[in-house]
This record gives sequence, C-alpha cells and structure tokens, in this order.
Amino acid sequence: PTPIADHTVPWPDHAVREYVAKGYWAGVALGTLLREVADRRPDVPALVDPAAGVRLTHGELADRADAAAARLLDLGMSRGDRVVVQLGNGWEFVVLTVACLRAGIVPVMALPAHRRTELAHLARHAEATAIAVPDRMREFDHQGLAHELADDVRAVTGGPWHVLVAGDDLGQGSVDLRALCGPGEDPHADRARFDAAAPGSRDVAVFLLSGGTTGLPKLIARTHDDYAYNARRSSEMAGIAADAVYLVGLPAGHNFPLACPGILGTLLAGGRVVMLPSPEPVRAFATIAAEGVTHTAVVPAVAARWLDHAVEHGADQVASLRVLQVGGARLADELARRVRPVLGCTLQQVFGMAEGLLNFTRLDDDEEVACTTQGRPMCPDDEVRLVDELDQDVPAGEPGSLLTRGPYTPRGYYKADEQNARAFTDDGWYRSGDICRRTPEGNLVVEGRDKDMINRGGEKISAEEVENLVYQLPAIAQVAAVAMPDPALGERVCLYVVPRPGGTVTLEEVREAMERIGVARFKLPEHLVLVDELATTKVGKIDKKALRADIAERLGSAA
Ligand code: J2J
Repeated sequence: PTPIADHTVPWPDHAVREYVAKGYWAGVALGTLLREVADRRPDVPALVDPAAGVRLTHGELADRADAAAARLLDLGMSRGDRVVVQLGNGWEFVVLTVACLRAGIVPVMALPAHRRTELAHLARHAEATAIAVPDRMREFDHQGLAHELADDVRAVTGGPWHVLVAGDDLGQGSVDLRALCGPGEDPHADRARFDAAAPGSRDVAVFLLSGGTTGLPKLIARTHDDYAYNARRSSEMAGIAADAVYLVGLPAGHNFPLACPGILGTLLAGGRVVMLPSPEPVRAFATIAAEGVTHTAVVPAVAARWLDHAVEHGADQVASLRVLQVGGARLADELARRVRPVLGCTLQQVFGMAEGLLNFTRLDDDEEVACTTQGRPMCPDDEVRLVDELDQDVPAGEPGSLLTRGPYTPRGYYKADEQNARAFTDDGWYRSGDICRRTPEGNLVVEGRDKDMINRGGEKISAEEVENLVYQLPAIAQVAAVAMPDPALGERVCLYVVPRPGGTVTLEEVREAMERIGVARFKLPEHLVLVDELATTKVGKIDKKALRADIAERLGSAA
C-alpha cells in the first residue's frame, strides 16, 4: 500500500508550532496515552460488554490490546497498514481499536449498515489489507461479504486480505477476532514491543468517514495529536473524569461515540465504557440502571424515544445519568426543554463533525442557551467564520455558511485533491456546508445547510451518491434526491424521477435495485414522485430548493 503521508494534507508549519506551543498537540501517540492510564489505574474497570458478559479493567484492556497488536503483526500486518473496521458495539471493537492505536495500524471506521458498495470503496480507497466484521449481524452475512470483497481488494493492493471475524460461526479462511483479542501469553513481551516503537504523534491514527456530500464517502485522516486533543478536550466539556461511566449506543465507529468524548475520551480520563448494540430505550434504560451510567450520547431521534419511554415508564432507571449529549442533527427546542424535567439530567447539545470542529453547550449554561443553541467551539483556537456566497463575513447575528480551521480540523480529505478544492478554501478553511447564526453571547444556532446532503436522524446521506445509484436503472431519464421532512427522523430521502419516454418506475423497483447493488439500507429512498421534468435554477442546475419545498407542501397538504 502507498504510505498514508503521501496523500494527506498537512497543517502548515506555523499552525503546527502554535498547536504544539499551546499544548493542544501533546506529542504522544494515543496508544501510549492509553497505556499510561492503564499503568496508573490497572485494576479499575475500563470496559463492559453486558451482552457478551465481558468486563475488563484498564490493565486487562491494555494488555489485551498489546497482545492483539502483536498478533496483527504476526499475521503479516505492519505499521501504516489499514484495516476496515465494521463491528457492532461489542468489546472486540474497543480492544481492536486500541490495538491498532498501539501498533500504528490505521482503522477505517465503517458503519454496520454499510454494504458492498461502501465497503469495496473504503477498502480500495484506503488500500486496506484487512477487514474486521461480525459473522452475522441483524440477519446479514458480514463474513460472507468480507470474503467476497477479497478479489476486489487484491486487484488494487496485490497483497493479502485478512478477514477478521467476531462470532462463533467462523468460516474457512477467517481469522478468529475474539481469540486475537484474547489475553496474551506473555504480556511483558507484548507491551515491550510497542513501548519501544510507538507510532509518531503526527501520524494518522484513524480514518473517519465524511458525512457524505459526494458520490462516494471521503476519508478523514485524524492524527494521534489532533484526535487525542479532540478526545481529551471533549471530556472536559462533558465533565468526564475517572468516575464516569459512558454508554455507547450509537455505532461505535462514528466520531461522536468514538471520541467526543466517547470511548477514547472516557478511557483517557480513566473512566469506564459500556457497550450496547443499540440505543433502543428498554435495554438502554436497563443497562443505565445496572451499570450506573453517568454519560451518554444520542441523536435527536433517539432522545425523543427516550423521553417518550420515560414519560410512560418513569425515569427511575436513569437516575445515575448526569449528562445526555445530543447531536448529529438539529434538536428541536421543544424536545430539548423536556430533557431535564423528564430525564432529570443535564442536556449538552453537540454540533460536531468528523472533519473536526466540535461545538458544545457548556454544562453550566443556563437552560435557555442549552435548549436553543448548538453551543460554541471547544477550543479557544478554533476559528469559525460565517460567510455569504462570496466568502465574505456576514453581519453579526445574520445566518452564514460555516468555515472553520483549528488544531483538530485537518486541512483536507485523504487522497481527494478534486473534492478538497471545493470543500476547503485556498487558505485551509473547511466548508462545513452548515448555515449557522451566532447569538450575541457567542453560541451557534444551526439553521440549515447549503450542502447537498440528507440528514436522516443523524445518518448522513449524499444526494449525489443516491442519484448515481439510481441512474443505473434503465427506466430513469433524470433523478434528484432531496430531503423530505419527517416527524420522527427529521428528514428522509425523497426521489424525484423523470422516467424515459414510455417507461415508468416505482419506489419498490428503485429500492430493490439499490439493495441488489448493495448499499446501506438507510440510503434507500422512502418516497418517489414521478414528474415530467425537473425545475432548474438560472445556471441550469436542478433546483433542489424548489423540490424540497414541493415535497414539503405535498406532504403537508396530505396530512
Ligand atoms: C445540527 N446539525 C448537526 C447538531 C451535527 C458530535 C456530534 C455530531 C457529529 C456528526 C459528530 C448537529 N445540529 N447538533 O461527528 O463528534 C450535522 C451538520 C454537520 C454534520 C456532521 C460529533 N451535529 N450536525 O454528526 O460527520 O450538518 O458528525 O456538518 O456525521 O452533521 O456529520 P458527522
């Protein structure tokens, strides 16, 4: 595989000097930092997977991670190699991730919902030589698909392709991930290997996936220095210390539960992480009660279900919960106001992005600010501009498109020169595509977006990606994917379709075709409107604003 550094966009030297001088970049690899925590608190609980009955202390987790890292090297992997990680929320995810951070093997954080299209793209683009999957999850044969991908990948890398499988049903040629993540025979030797050769702190630690505005997902290369700061500072924001018990209910490979503060922030603070396969309220509430959970992160759609559940069944089970972080999509003010009265905990709104910048409402903000804004940047040296179409700053208080730079916001996507020219300004500002307004006291309110993305309850869907897939159907002359309003999820995917003359197409046909190609289910359109032509703007582009208004009106008048 090509060295990662050949395709990353570095921060300029003066910025690096500043971030180091100000202590944001500590110069220590994430795996080393986690090892140091374990050495200070070896016997303190670190990781709980109630479903698997696994409980590990910080010492045990660190030892297992070192053993797993050693076994990855024994398989033939080495520093700088990439592994696509598509695991459910179980203990193996955490051990494997920490192992990678120790060995300098870079995990590519896929989502459990991803299918052939996404996984093949990630594996090829990252030139991965391994994939980690469950045997089966939610009726899907992940192991089978992982083996099918092998030929695809070998065609690019020419190298071997390791399929690491978590589960009882190991197929031929699969590596037993649970055994790989099990206790080692010689903990001292294993750790010595990585103590002596930790990855460089400026090296890439993880690849995160972008929230999707282009035909295929882009990779965000997060370095040890920047991601460690991301996790540490987020812990301060959320009040995570050694006594914290953090519940992971969102897909663990997503930036929010991984490091904002999530798994990494909690472990670095010496706290305890509890893995839960889904945030479904019955099990989540029972787990919060059983484990004394103090912190967790959800998307607005989940917050709404938790509130309803608590109204119906009471909130006694969540009495230990101190902070409920909500982010990923805009939280309605009315919902926000119910959090404290109903759940009895502090609401923290998080407006974040895998590209970097994190905004938090502070735990001591007054209720009005916490319920009506999405907070402010966590770092004093996060730079945020709100601009108009010509990249000029908008007047104070007016809505503008958000641009940002900072110590944990990389200056470009991985191996994506063309997209970088659009998504970043020449002087390195990331265009988040969010339309925000700044309140007089300095908090941001997310009012909309100027990027072509659909936010389905926090799951980001690129309209262009959906359109490209739909164009594979022969009956389609023209297609546009737009967001339609939805009471539960905020938005869902709606398709506007112009069929070829004499032809027609149904929603079911489109969904079946996409499923055959193999794509994450959450991207499948949920409504289809047949039209004779698509309205265009003055410059001849499809007028998505008009289409969004059209579908909102159609749904509104139907209700
Ligand atoms: C409105 N829109 C929001 C919010 C994200 C913490 C929290 C979320 C993410 C995330 C994350 C929003 N209100 N509170 O990585 O660490 C939309 C914006 C943003 C995009 C980023 C984290 N919080 N959004 O959601 O990379 O449009 O990260 O640009 O998945 O989600 O998506 P993603």
